[in-house]
Amino acid sequence: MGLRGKKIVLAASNSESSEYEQKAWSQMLLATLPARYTKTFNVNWPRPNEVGPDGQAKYVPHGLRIVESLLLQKFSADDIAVCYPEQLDRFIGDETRVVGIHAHNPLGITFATDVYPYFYGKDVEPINAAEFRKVIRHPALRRHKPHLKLIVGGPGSWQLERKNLLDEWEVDCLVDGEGEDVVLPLFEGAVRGEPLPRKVEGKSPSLDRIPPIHHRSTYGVVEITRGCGRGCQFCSVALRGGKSIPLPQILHNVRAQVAEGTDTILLTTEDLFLYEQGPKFRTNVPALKRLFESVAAVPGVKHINLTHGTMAPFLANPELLDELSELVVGKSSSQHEESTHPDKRYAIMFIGLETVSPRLFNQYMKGKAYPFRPEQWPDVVLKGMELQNKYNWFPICTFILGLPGETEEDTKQSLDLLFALKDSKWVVVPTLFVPLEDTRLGVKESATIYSLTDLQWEFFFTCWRYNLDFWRRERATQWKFNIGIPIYYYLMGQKIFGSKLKYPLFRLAHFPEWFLRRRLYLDFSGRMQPRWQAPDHVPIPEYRLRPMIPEVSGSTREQAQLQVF
Ligand code: B12
Ligand code: SF4
Repeated sequence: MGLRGKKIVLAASNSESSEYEQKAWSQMLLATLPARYTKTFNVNWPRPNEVGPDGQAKYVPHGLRIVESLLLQKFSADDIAVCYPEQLDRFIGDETRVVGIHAHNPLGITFATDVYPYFYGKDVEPINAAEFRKVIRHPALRRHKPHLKLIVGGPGSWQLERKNLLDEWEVDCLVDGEGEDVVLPLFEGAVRGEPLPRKVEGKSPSLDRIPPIHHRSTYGVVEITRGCGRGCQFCSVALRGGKSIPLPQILHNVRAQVAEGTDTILLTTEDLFLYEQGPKFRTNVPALKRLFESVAAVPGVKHINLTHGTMAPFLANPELLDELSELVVGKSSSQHEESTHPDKRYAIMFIGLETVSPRLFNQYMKGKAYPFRPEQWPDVVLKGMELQNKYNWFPICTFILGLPGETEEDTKQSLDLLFALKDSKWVVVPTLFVPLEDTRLGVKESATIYSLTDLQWEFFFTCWRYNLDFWRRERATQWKFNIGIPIYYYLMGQKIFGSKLKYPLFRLAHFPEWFLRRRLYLDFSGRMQPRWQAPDHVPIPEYRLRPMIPEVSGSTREQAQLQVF
């Protein structure tokens, strides 16, 4: 390509494009581990992403593939290159007029990622942030900047504005939100050399505006729904009504990816159970079954993995696990010795539990429990976990610490539930509240790791103690970890976070319970009984079973669903 370059160049960072360890949850590590200490932690990073014979990327985040498809509606494939930073030299040249960069979590300042790097000091940056800088400050981009426009978009693009980096990084236009209705006019304007607005808000497009993709996405992401509509106040997609991608388009996207070398598909959604949903979030089990059967039947598909889901549908639809588990568990690429499946497979899905305090739940996220009532949330969680584990679904659950107004009593309630879930088969990830742009809690203060209370620290490390006990495979080296923790505390942790960290951290190191018992809220010695137990049955309130909203479709249905709350 050399000096001329391509008219339009689309790029994503290596860490956000990587199919690291072939496990989607592993890529999250790249957003949380500090770039400086990757060698210390033996994280096999960086790994080269695969490049095609023409130098273009083999896989990039799905959102960038959608942008590419939108551009292909007006531009020829010859005008566009999609690449990783190493190939920018090859594609950015004198004829390049616009570079579009995807940002999933470019500075690592969103949920979960905002916490972990701080354990290594105040000035560390996660791998993701270091890798994003390599794209956006690439010498080829800076050299050719006078004759090209730089557009940044993606779910984490807001972070650049939050950190005031738009000028320093010479970003001409920031796209916040969905791209379907804004990408083409912006790129066309940029190609014509017209000035661009500094920021554009992308609104929810109509279903027919979401284009099928042409090439492979990282982890074989295939979107099956967009939006949610359950209305949680901290969530950036809360008010976007749920819509389902038509099955023929889903299958086209699966085939496009398999044709380019993947055998694993990640069915992507805010909530699996919103796929082809009925009124009032009613789960459409037959449609889900059809979806899994059809994707599994595409030649070349070996594994199907899942992204997000919610707890309530497992209880509201008793037939769901019976109907779906054979395919969902059988096609999963994950295996664990505790699974009762013949191949030791388990299905994995991200589920946001966020809090157990009925007060906070009612205030910020009551839609999550629907059709159950907020007061039933602890029962929904306990019973939902029991049912899932029985069928070899081992969810990854998140909690949010430091929601605005959280009191000691609220944290105790979450700790009580955590205790009741002690022997579950799951991953539990504590995160800190981050006020995301465009959410109803967007104006509130972030929770910071430095202001965690004793109880919140206990919650934090109890989660990781559970994870360690359930997921650690090399038990023989556990003692090294147990010794390393107090050393870390006295050399570094105490100085960074103070003494509140001490006993919760020592529980992570398996210190004896006779030592910890009187210093912590939970007692693991066997003397304390859980305050909650999974009930036999969680009844759906009568009035919620009555049809309230007529069967509608499209945006009318979206509005109708929001009225449920
Ligand atoms: C699949 C997925 C993953 C996968 C794959 C990620 C990947 N790199 O491909 C995995 C599981 C690995 C993952 C990891 C993480 N993820 Co993620 N992920 C998703 C998920 C479920 C789908 C993403 C997707 O493909 N959506 C469909 C596409 C079409 O949407 P889109 O990417 O937003 O793209 C649209 C626009 O943003 C825009 N656009 C996108 N790119 C570009 C580029 C340009 C130039 C322009 C103009 C426009 C544009 O146009 C597109 C079409 O409308 C979303 C939730 C969701 N449903 O979107 C969360 C989500 C994006 N992830 C999120 C987070 C927090 C993470 C993690 C940081 C998790 C963590 N806490 O550790 C890590 C970071 C990993 C990393 N190394 O970067 C958050 C982002 C929150 C925020 N707003 O900052 C989301 C929104 C989930 C949530 N609700 O919290 N993730
Ligand atoms: S259920 Fe999940 S995706 Fe839906 S609004 Fe709540 S947090 Fe967001």
